[in-house]
Amino acid sequence: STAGKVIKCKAAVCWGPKQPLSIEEIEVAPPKAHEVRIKIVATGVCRSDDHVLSGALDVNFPIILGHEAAGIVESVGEGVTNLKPGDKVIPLFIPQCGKCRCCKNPDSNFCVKNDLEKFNGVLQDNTTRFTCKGKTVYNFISTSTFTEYTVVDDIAVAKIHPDAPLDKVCLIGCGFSTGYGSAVKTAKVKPGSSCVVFGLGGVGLSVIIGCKVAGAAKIIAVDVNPDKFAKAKEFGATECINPKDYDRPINEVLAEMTDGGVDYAFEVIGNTGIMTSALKSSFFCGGKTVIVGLAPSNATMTFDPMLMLTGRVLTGAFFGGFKSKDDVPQTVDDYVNKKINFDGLITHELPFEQINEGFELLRNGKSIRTVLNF
Ligand code: CND
Ligand code: ZN
Ligand code: ZN
Repeated sequence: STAGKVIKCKAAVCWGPKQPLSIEEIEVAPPKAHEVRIKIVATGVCRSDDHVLSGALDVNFPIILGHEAAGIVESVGEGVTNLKPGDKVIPLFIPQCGKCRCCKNPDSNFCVKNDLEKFNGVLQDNTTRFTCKGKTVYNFISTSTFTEYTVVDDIAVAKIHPDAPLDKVCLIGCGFSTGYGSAVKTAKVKPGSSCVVFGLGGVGLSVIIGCKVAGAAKIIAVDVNPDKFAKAKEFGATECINPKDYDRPINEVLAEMTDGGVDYAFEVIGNTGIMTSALKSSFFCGGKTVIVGLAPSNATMTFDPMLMLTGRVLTGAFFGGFKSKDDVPQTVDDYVNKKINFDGLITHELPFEQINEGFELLRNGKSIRTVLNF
């Protein structure tokens, strides 16, 4: 057994922005108290990882990215009682400590133990278990899944159904849950309502799945890449529009299509200008806008506050408002029991070593989700 020993394995190390990931041999130290070492089996490529590669998000380097994965427990540290080697798990990019003010609030899914606000890149004890070429390698948002083995805090991992296909349910670790939850939990889309979704990547298409399940009557899909429209319709979009086809603001077009504005608008790109467009496209009495996209570090959104005085609601969430440790196992059960399906989001599967190709497919708009298999 490898328990208690340092594991040497392959990882995609990010030495800095604007350069390819480098497949390196790294050392992964054993888990300390309340930590879990996981053998990653499958991981998806999400735009948030690419935001680090493009330089849009400020993190500490070198770092091991990846936050949408599924794997198997290799060993556990002292004090971990609810997990054992061999358990199937999904790492959680928002932990759920269960004890903090956010965790105790039934309406919040955030946790003060998160690493999403500052990207410190360390575990709860302020260190990491990764080294490469003698250097400390940082963690990414409590997970770091672009590696054969990772170590996470036990508050940042959920045990899942033993029959779950890991090369599919890895998407429950981010893309599917984030989009679907944004519609059903954060916005609480009502039957018969109208929705607009800006950005039709893996997350945006999952918002559409959620809007459809919630019974929305109108689901308008917006993207500058019309290649995304076929999938959007497959998942439930009733109309697809490309802002480039119009010479006036897209919110005006949407207002005409929806008797004055949509009931729910979702920004799933990470563009602060589009966030304002989403807000403007929501109905002036009670229309709700949900920010899902991750804007660049230090970006700001500006808008006329009069937009709010008429009763619009602006909100946002990480991970679709899902309480991670509670909702991930339930969502996996729903997948195993065929109550939900999102297989159509996976357009490409590649061996882990071809990770840079996975990012190229995302950047040139050819993929929805690429799943990397180890
Ligand atoms: P992906 O890049 O696959 O999709 C974005 C889509 O937006 C693409 O289809 C683009 O063509 C489209 N697009 C880009 N610019 C415009 C524009 N100006 N107008 C219209 N469409 C445009 O990304 P993804 O689906 O993986 O992720 C989407 C965002 O969600 C991204 O910012 C990511 O960082 C963020 C996110 C948030 C969370 C969360 O917890 N809130 C979790 N994961 C990812
Ligand atoms: Zn907490
Ligand atoms: Zn993500």
